[in-house]
Amino acid sequence: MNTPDINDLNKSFSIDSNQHLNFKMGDGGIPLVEIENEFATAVISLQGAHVLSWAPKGEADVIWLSTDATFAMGKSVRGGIPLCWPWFGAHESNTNFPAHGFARTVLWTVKQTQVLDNGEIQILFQLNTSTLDETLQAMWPLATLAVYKITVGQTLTLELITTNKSDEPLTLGQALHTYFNVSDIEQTTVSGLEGKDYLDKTTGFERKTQDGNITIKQEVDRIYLQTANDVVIDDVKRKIKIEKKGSLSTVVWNPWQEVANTMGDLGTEGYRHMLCVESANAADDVMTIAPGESHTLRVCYSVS
Ligand code: TA6
Repeated sequence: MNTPDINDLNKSFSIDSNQHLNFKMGDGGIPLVEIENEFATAVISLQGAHVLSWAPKGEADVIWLSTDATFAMGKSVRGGIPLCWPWFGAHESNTNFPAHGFARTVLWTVKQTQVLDNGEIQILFQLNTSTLDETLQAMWPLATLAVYKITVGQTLTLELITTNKSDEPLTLGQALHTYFNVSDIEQTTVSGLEGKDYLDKTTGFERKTQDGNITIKQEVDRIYLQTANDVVIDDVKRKIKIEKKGSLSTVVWNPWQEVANTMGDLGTEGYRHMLCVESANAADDVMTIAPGESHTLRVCYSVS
């Protein structure tokens, strides 16, 4: 898809009343949406419909973005809320295909913006796989439509609706790979996953059981299975609540220092201030969507 013109985007979709939603050109020639209302500010990149920032008024950003993040067409951004779709992690049969799918590295189409009755601002993005280039369609031949609704207010609500437009069942893996901003990783705990089974990527996807709250003192890379319940991140200074629907897995990831150093875009001390808690359908929890059917993954983040 060609990069849309900023003036055209503003003409069709900007909001300028008490609430604001405007488009501007960002680094790497990638358009950004900036949103501000009485509740919060947010920034979203059109590549990947990627939320880069969400800060409720008076709060530090809830979303972590690496100081070393690079912005370039076709390259995923380190931080924010990458959309892993239509598969999570490595592709199941072809390791040459990009990890976490292609949704995060293509431009999404803006379909609608609106101020809701309660003053929240909603923006709706769409990705239709039938309009992607040949290389991507070869990776994902089944016509699939993704609609992504982002609602910015005191809470951040994200809804990813996948519809199977093909005449065969499709297998969907996905995650909202959210990088949360934490004040100190060593003091951060995650609750809600006690007693749940997980696959530990650091030990070859061994199956283990979570004992108590999660604390992070080394590399953590886990897929918690059958975890449809809410999760809370407590970093001592505040609590971030993750409420979700349509997500059976929860991924918890922090690369810790050694792995972070090999990544090149996580910043020197970045790992100390980020924690990914991802609302996902991954590994044993991938979904099958029948022809014509849809699946909705919905999360709502709030801070206290
Ligand atoms: O969700 C956790 C994970 O799959 C980790 O294994 C780690 O590699 C991370 O995502 C980041 O992946 P990326 O492709 O963005 O470098």
